[in-house]
Parts: sequence; C-alpha cells; structure tokens
Amino acid sequence: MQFDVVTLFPELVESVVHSGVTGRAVERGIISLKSWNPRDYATDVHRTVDDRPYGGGPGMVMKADCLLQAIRAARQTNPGKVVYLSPQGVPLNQALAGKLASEDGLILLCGRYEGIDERIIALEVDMECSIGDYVLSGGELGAMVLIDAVARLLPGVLGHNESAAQDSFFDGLLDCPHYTRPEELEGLSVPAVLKSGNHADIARWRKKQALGRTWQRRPELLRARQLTDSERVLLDEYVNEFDRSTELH
Ligand code: 4FV
Repeated sequence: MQFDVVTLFPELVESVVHSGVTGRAVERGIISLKSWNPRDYATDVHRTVDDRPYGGGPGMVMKADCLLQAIRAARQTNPGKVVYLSPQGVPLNQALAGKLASEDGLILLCGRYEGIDERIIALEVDMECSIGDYVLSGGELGAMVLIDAVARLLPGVLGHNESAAQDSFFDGLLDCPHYTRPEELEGLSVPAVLKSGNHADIARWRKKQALGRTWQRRPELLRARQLTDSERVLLDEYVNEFDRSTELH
C-alpha cells in the first residue's frame, strides 16, 4: 500500500515508519511512504506557503497554489483517495481503518495554521478525517495515526503471534485485560482461569471481560453492536457479579 503525505514537516511524518510494526512493513515492502512538501512548490523568494485569511481574524491559512501542485504531483504516482486530516472530518475508528486498508493507496493531506483554503477541499479532497475532537497544531499526527492503524490491518504486517483480530474494537468491543510473568506482583495475582490451560474457559473469560469493560467504560459501543445470545449471557453474568461486588463495598 502506497502512502503519499503532503506536509510541511516530512521528517515528522516519516518517523512513523522508522520503528516497530510500521517500520518492518516498509522493510517487507508491504507499505511505502513518500512525502511531498508544498514549500518545494512555492515560487516567491521567501517560499511562502501561508497567507492572511479573507475576512480578517487571527491566524493564517495555507495557500492553495503550492498545495494544489503538491497534491497533483502525488497523484501522478498514487491513484488513491485524497484524505484531508481535520477536526471537521469523519471520526477515524477501526471500521474506517478497515475500509481504508482496502484501498491501493492513500494521499494524506496535512494542514497547518488555521487550515487550508476551502477550495482545495472542493477541488482535490475525497474525504476529511478526524482523529479526535481536539485541535492539533497540524494534521501530521493524524496522518501518522491513520498510517499506523491502517498498516497493521494489511496482510503480512503483523507477525503470527500478533493478530489484529485480538485488537480492541476488532469486533466492536474493548480489549480484555492482559497478564504476563511474574505470577504475583506486589500482592496482585493472575486470574486462575488464565493459568488453567483450558482454552475454552480462557476464551470465555476474555470475552466476558471485553463485554463487561465495554459495558462499564463505553456503553455506546454496546448499543451500536448486536449481542449474540451467548454474549448476552456472559454480559449478564458480569453485570450481576459487578453489582454483587459493589453491594459488598
Ligand atoms: C486534526 C484532528 C487537527 C486543525 C488546524 C491542524 C489541526 C490545523 N486533524 N484530526 N483533530 N488538525 O486538529 O485530524 O491546521
């Protein structure tokens, strides 16, 4: 999968493939990352990429001309969708990451200052995407988050002992708790079922924990998801145990 990123800070974005799972994905040739700097297309002596907003007000806006050239240069070699990272975009979640992972390539557009000239969006942007309801100083961190979330869904990126299927949100639920050695940690032990070797009981416990934690922490995710009968039984069990445990305290 080819990722092209239009950004004033290529060194920041490129760091996402300098290590870990995404770094290995580049080594394995599963993903590629190329950045395009609009400043390289600025023609004035100061290589200006921003200008004052029409209508006045604080801050600056990224100029259209050099941004358009950078986007169109990226389009020469990447047939993929142009995604503009902005707070006005559709929220990035696991389902959207899954959809984007089926694309041949993506051109990620990173804004700076107050944002980009709106006409760029009309002319070149296929999708606006937000990584969260907060304001960043640039779209670069959003682009890096998107690259990481999408890359790990591509075949061959995660090793055999890593699996996206175990990830949170893979099936719309939060993740279950994880434990590793030592068996005792400052008086805290590992749930016995996880040491039982009974894989059916372990899978049942993990699903029950995932359902229960989703019910406690992100109930809106449960409402968005149809529970199977067996999941309903597990969740009821968890809720009853939780109620009993709170009554005791
Ligand atoms: C953002 C977000 C974000 C807005 C103005 C860059 C900043 C500045 N991008 N999800 N939240 N972008 O805050 O994606 O240009």
